[in-house]
Amino acid sequence: MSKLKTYSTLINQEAKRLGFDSCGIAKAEFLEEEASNLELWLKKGYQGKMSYMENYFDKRLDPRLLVDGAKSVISLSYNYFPEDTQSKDSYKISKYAYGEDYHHVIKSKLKELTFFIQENIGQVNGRAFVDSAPVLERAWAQKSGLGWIGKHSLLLKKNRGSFFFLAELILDLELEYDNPFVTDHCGSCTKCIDACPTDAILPNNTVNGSKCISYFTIELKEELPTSVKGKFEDWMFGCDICQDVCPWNRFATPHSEEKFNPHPDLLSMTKKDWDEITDDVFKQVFKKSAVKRTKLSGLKRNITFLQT
Ligand code: B12
Ligand code: SF4
Ligand code: SF4
Repeated sequence: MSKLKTYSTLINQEAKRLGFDSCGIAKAEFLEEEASNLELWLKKGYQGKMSYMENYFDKRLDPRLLVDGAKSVISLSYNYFPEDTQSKDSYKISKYAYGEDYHHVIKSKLKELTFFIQENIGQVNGRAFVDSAPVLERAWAQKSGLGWIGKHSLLLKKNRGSFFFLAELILDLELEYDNPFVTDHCGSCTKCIDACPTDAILPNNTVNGSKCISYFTIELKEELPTSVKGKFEDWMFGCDICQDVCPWNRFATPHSEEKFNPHPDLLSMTKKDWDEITDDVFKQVFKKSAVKRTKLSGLKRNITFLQT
């Protein structure tokens, strides 16, 4: 086995040991094909008020501008599909936000993986990313062979569906690279496009972020526009509709990350409980959760919008 292949195999094995369900590696280079798509996406205003998407345009397209001398992008996925879901008579929270904030849970795993590389392969310079950085994570995951980008624009895997997070290590270490995932297994299916209540899913595997329920309920800090009133189908934090209807998610299996388990009260809370939620209950149920991002005031804004 070549030295580079041995390194890649070691990293892959350690990633699996840490709980990532897949790991793929791509050469760090300029994302040429994605550049015009991203430019168009921004020009059309699909970022809405997420102005952070307009920042670091060049860095977003070239990992070598994020890490000096970057040679490899290691893409990883981490399952969050829950065993149990909320009670039927409840406003809904995206499954990804049931437990502890994934940014923290996954960041510490990425640190461990970096430490492993330093110990077993050699001194490397690199950075770890999960979600909140100028990295086109789905494009890298596809290039690293993890899966294909579905019509709902999320990364899909045949044996697992799409209920997983993506994360990356960008390193100045040369490794053996995986082949990109080239097949598209959406075929003629349009279930996600048909089910999206706000028509946010456009042709060409693109989502108009400014029309997505996830954007309205989490990202938008101001009053919710009346144009989307009555369209949220009881989603009060994020939205899973396009994933719930996707046939590939029949293959999703429950995660085994204890930190992603919800507070016991979260699954049994009814609409009435949410209507009456106090600051204490909010702090208890969402102690370490990503839901804290909207604060209680944001959650209450969303609940009121669903009620009236
Ligand atoms: C901004 C953002 C959002 C925005 C905008 C969504 C969007 N689709 O861009 C909002 C708030 C709406 C959102 C919602 C959600 N998000 Co989000 N989000 C992001 C974030 C931070 C950036 C995404 C981005 O760069 N968008 C910009 C556009 C331009 O990127 P793009 O869609 O990849 O663009 C490509 C297509 O437009 C395509 N394209 C354009 N034209 C054409 C033409 C052709 C012919 C082709 C083939 C392609 C093509 O090329 C572009 C460049 O690659 C990423 C994390 C990250 N750093 O990557 C998470 C991320 C994508 N989100 C994630 C999740 C989980 C969600 C939600 C499911 C959360 C929820 N339950 O509420 C929803 C799903 C909504 C959906 N269907 O997309 C996960 C997805 C995991 C996965 N399996 O893929 C990510 C990767 C976070 C993570 N680290 O896990 N999100
Ligand atoms: S998350 Fe909901 S609103 Fe956003 S694209 Fe998917 S179905 Fe549409
Ligand atoms: S619902 Fe159908 S079109 Fe949409 S991502 Fe899943 S397989 Fe693809």
